[in-house]
Amino acid sequence: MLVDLDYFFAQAEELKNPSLTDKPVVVCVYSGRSEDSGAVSTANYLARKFGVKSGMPIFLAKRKLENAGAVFLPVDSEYYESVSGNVMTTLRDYADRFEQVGIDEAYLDVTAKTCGNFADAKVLALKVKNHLKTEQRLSCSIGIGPNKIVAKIAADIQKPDGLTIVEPNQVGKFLSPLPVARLPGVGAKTKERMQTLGISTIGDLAKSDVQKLMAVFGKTLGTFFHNASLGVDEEPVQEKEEVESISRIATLKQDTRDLNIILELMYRLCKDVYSAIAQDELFFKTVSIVGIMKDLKIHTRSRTLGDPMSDYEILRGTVRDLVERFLDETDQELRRVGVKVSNLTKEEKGQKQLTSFVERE
Ligand code: TTP
Ligand code: MG
Repeated sequence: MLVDLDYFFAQAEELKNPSLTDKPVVVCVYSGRSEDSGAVSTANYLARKFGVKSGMPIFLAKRKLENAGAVFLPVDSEYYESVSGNVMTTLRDYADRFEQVGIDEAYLDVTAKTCGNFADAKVLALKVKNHLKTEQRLSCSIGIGPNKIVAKIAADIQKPDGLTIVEPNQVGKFLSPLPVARLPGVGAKTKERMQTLGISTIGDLAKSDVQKLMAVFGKTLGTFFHNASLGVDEEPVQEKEEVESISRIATLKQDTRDLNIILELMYRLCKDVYSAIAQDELFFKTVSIVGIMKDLKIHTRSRTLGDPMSDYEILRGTVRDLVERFLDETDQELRRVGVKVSNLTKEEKGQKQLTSFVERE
């Protein structure tokens, strides 16, 4: 079962302020360069009726919604994380095994709970929907299938507040008329390449020779597309490991290579990264910076420290050092900058060793 919250960021905003519910709501990532520069993160279904979509420039969304009484809001990530956390806690209880895959999406393996019976799975899905609706006032769409890929495609087919069930013997009939872009991993470019091979539906893909697909897309992707088109997916529902890295990225007010201006923004990013790791009581061992240049080329520089650290000054100092060195190596102006910590652990390994050493003495 794949559960995906409907128009999540915008729905969360409606939850915060119910008077928004009958208005077009657009949640935006403002780049800060000028008043309306940036992109749409998501929009409620009322705004989508006007053609507003995720990723669209804000000025375009404003144009489409002129005189529609629309509300434009900046993303409030911390709040969405907390709403998401509550939802995930609720969902987890309905699953034998649980895997969160995004801020508003999770796979639930319910095979044992339903004895593999799809009618029971439907009852369970209705319970989940009702639970989220009554206790958290949130709507979601659910797809049920014999595996993850079919469940995912099923969940996307009917939105908002959808429930789509695809039993094993219906998989072929369900998938074959759908456009290939419905398959996870098929973006605009892949879709175009498939089009040139005469493949426009998943059914066309299923009929294509797997050797030919491998020749065009490489062995791994070719095999994946072949299996996916047949609704074959052996991936288990699996709890994800701890977060592997935490990063923040932002756009400079103007392209520059002025150390102070760059550091001012990077220190702000350091603060955000630091508060995230402090909240989760994490220690970092690797610090990286990313620079997106005027010509949009991306460069990263990293340093791995001797021991896991949780010290803000060390983060800040390492970032400063990496930026200074990087500016020495390039003569281009920077457009966007980012800070990342990785190699994250829950304990300060050095300290632990020291403690056990003292105890043995
Ligand atoms: P989605 O589940 O893809 O979208 P959604 O929940 O807004 O809408 P739907 O009803 O179709 O499920 O993404 C979840 C959240 O992730 C979304 O609310 C905002 C964020 N997001 C972006 O910031 N940018 C994007 O391009 C997309 C697709 C999502
Ligand atoms: Mg969603």
